[in-house]
Amino acid sequence: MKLYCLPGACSLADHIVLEWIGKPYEVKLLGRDELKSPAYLAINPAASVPAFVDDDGWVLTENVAILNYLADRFPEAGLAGDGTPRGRAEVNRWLAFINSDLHKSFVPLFAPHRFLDDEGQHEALQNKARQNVRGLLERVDRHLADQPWLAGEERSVADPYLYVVLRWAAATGVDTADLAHLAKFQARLAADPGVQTALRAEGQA
Ligand SMILES: N[C@@H](CCC(=O)N[C@@H](CS)C(=O)NCC(=O)O)C(=O)O
Repeated sequence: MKLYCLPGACSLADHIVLEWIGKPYEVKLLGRDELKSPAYLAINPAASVPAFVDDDGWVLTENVAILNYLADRFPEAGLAGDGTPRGRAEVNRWLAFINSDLHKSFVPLFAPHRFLDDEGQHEALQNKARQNVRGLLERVDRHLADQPWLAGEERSVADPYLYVVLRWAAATGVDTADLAHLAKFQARLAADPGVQTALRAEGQA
């Protein structure tokens, strides 16, 4: 198995999941300029990470698809929910929320020029984006008051994706200091050996 990553990007979630699964895999760390190279565009025409290549050469893109595929291909890792249809749906509920709502709310913070040409307006846009991200994270914080992991009592493929997004929140100045359940979650993940191995491999530790 091979995973294409940008250091610290959303692909870090898949990287952590591969660590948790514990089967042999290879990580290819890309530079941003390599995303548009003909070789990488042949793997992912969207010029984005993650991209996953299975043992037989089959290529899968889109973070939610890759995370779900890994959870289903390695059921013994216990990352697909509690084994019931509702448990699986809980995992998907949180993957959808993180991918569609949270992840995308960071785009104005990382790339304000995609929204506004006038640099003088970037700060106001970014401040608004911080408020939007904060509002979404408040909901997750309330959810984690009742359970240790997003989908219940056991960790799943959704949790490393939330962890990645929390790292972005810290890096972009979103104030989450008072969100105690998120802080506990983030500290638990940061102390996890698989997370630490993935972070080191991406030069993020
Ligand atoms: N829809 C894609 C989006 C993935 C995505 O946004 N990847 C970002 C990194 S987190 C990326 O590769 N960005 C490339 C760029 O900004 O040039 C997915 O969910 O996998």
